[in-house]
Amino acid sequence: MSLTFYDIALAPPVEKTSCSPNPWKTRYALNFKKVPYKTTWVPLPDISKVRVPFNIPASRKFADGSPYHTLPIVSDPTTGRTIGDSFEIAVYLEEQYPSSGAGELFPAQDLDFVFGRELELFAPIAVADVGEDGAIPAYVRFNTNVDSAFTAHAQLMGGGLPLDPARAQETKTEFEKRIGVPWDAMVVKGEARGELMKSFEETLSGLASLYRKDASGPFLLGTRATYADFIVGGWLRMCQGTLPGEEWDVIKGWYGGIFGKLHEALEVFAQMD
Ligand SMILES: N[C@@H](CCC(=O)N[C@@H](CS)C(=O)NCC(=O)O)C(=O)O
Repeated sequence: MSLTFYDIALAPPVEKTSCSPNPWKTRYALNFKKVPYKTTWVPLPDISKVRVPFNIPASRKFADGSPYHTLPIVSDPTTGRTIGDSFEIAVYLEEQYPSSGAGELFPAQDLDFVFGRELELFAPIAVADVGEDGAIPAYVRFNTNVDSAFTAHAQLMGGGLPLDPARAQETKTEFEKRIGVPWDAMVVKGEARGELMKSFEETLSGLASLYRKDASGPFLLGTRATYADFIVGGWLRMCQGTLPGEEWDVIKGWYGGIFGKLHEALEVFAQMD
């Protein structure tokens, strides 16, 4: 029996515009494990309506403590489990399907990338609670630091989110309510945009150093992909799907093309059902 994977539907055709980082981490992990699944596309404004009936805890909270309903979700009819956090989904797949597909998602490796700044967000980044066993805590820290590094520059991306024209206004209104700023004012332009791109590049230098450790590339462990590459790859999908083409090209070229090569190599785990 197939698992069901819930991803966010943006502008049609949804398969072409899908660029939400956390669902992409899950797609990469599902394809890596070669676990059969079907995708259910949920329009961005309908996430709460779809998620609440599952009765699973919200993976994030707004700054005032109220639940922030997010995707991905994965339901596995074989075990009856429904999981609503990308990291917890990856841990579940590893436990449930240890010998499937391309192997281990969480082999021990050096994942020492530190973002090193507190972010003030309308909804803080969630830290997955998956225990302290083996190599996994290092991946949890890596996930939090990579999420923070990219989120700190998400203002570059937000304005380019490919919204479904039929639902765009309600989505913009919701984000304006959350962030307290008119949609158009959230879009960074001109010199400030250049500065933010510069900060983005500098912020990713520690990540690039980790990628340089094994020069055989394109993954952190050379030719072997792991969940850490899917974490970075999920955010690269967000960059590709939201940034103007020239900026995406620039990012792909940073640090000798590390991010471009990684994105390209992840294509083998990017198929859709
Ligand atoms: N900790 C969660 C975070 C999930 C998350 O933030 N998902 C975003 C998409 S990447 C979302 O569903 N956003 C919906 C919204 O902002 O309304 C996970 O890793 O699954």
